[in-house]
Amino acid sequence: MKSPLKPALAAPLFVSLCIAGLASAQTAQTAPPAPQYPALPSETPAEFQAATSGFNYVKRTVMIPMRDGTRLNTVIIVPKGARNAPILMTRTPYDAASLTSHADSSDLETILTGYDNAADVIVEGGYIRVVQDVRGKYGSEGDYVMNRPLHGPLNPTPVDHSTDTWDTIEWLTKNVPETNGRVGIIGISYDGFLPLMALVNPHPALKVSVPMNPMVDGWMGDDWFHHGAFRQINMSYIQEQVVTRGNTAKWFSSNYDDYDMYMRAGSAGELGRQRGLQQSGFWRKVLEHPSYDAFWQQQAMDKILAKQPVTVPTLLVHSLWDAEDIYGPVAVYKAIKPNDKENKVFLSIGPWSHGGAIGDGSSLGALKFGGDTALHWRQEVLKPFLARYLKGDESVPAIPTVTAFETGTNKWRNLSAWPLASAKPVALRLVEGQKAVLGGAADKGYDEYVSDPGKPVPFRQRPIPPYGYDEAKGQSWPRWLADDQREASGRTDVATFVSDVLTAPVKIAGEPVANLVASTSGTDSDWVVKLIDVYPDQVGSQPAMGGYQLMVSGDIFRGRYREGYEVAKPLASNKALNYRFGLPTANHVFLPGHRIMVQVQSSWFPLYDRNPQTFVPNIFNAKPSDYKKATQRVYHSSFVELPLVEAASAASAAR
Ligand code: PG9
Repeated sequence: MKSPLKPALAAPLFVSLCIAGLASAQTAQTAPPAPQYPALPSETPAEFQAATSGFNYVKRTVMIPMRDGTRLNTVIIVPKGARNAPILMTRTPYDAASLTSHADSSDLETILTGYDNAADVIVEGGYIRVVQDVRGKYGSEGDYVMNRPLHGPLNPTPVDHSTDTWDTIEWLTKNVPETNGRVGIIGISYDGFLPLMALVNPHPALKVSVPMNPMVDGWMGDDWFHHGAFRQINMSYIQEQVVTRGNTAKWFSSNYDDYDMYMRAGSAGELGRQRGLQQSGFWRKVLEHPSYDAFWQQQAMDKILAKQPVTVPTLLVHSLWDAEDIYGPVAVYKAIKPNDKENKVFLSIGPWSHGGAIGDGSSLGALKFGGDTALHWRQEVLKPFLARYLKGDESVPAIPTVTAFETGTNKWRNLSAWPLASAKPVALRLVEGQKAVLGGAADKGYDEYVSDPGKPVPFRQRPIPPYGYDEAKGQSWPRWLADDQREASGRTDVATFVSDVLTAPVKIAGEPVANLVASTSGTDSDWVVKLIDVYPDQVGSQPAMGGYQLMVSGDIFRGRYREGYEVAKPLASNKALNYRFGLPTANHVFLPGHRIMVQVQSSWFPLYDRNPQTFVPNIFNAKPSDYKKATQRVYHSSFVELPLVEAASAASAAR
């Protein structure tokens, strides 16, 4: 029987028929021999050998075995001719192969430039570049767990990022002949969390750690929640990062405007159900742990590192407008600096978005900084820091303990401590007449607004694109914190307080603290407090900045945690209650001609999920009927504690 299929396909079919027992003995004896055709050789070689002799680097990809036998995909890039060179490593859940091939080029800086960390400094410094997929992702073997906790109650296995880093460094120092035996680790965001993990039981060859905008406490102030309010805009990440090894299951947008998509879904829990997100093991953990319980507390890297000795020189990098991990760097600095007996812990604060230190730091949205602040930092801070400890070049001067960019004046400040000892808490009071008064007196009045979950306050101007960094697709997510806030100040569901025009500079350096006295007619509520620099009505040099309302610090607090973050409790309705919570670090001068504004609102959507404003045990399971309008009152005993640096101190603090 001549199969209509091509000969190459006929044999399997014939065999399967026999196996199935369908072919009769008769057919088997009379089947003609398979036809023989002339060969047409493949044009693809068994293995292609790239002609890399003209490259200025050698790239090797190896599978490094961990102590449990799991092998991690590791790209090693050695500058041509390197000898006795330090290694600068990044461990990542974001695809080592793609991070080291931004372009198919014979030039090392060209393949690294793009998202990689400070490619210019890495190449100028002649570092051996190592980028490794973490366990469970992309080219590496093993199981993936989001921010894999240290061995302990949350991780009974003998392996974690601390051990994987140790084993990797051990292998590198023994198998990369071009190295000088000194290894540094650098990274941004999740890749910045891993340099923190490396500091737990560090390998002796680890000589520096550079956690840039690191994930530190996902519940308190980084990627997953802020003071208990859920950052639902990251649901796309919780799907894509977890459900496949190679991030191939893409989250889809059902609306051009993300505001509509999240509104239609009702609650984050419902959206998760609609999207099948329960298949993500991490999502199931988020649903199970809406409060700050042991699951989150035991993963907080500032708490973990506070119990570790400081042995490895560490340069923490903070971005003042970091839309993702604005809590992490300063929290770690505050936690470990007290243990730093040999001044090995350093902090840089820049006027950047998340990861902005590796890009062009000349501007951020409408803000201009008078020069490329990121290039300045890479050349004047990162470069000498790495050289001093990775090359053991003691002739390189030590960097200042704190290098902080002062926004408003656009000046770098070299400081010996953070926050400034000269910064003293002064109350910016929210009083009658929608006034914000520095050091003023409270009054017995209040401002009132209606918070309607059916019309939550957008966190930025609509239409709101999905989370993403692709400006070509209009994804300007990274710089939203520096958006103009005047739309919000014109809303009736935003209480706005503003100072008189300043006649002298007002400098703040540290973390403002919101001290709200507020009531709600509901039994739960979110409170958003934003500290804003209002530009003069007209700015000749940059007209579009006339009246600009620049948020210099702001955050959200979920009222149910007023008495403690571990247990959610209903709020007493229509009762003035105190809410005290920290706002992100600022290093800012409100210039003469400017005004200081505070905005208070009860939603920041769809970045954060809506508070139903009626108490339910778990907001992820809130029903549509739970969402109710509430009348909010902000009493004039409220204030924002500003870390004020008096003019005289400001001048002396900077050297
Ligand atoms: N911190 C970034 C992030 C983590 C989780 C969700 C969304 C963003 C990052 O690692 O890129």
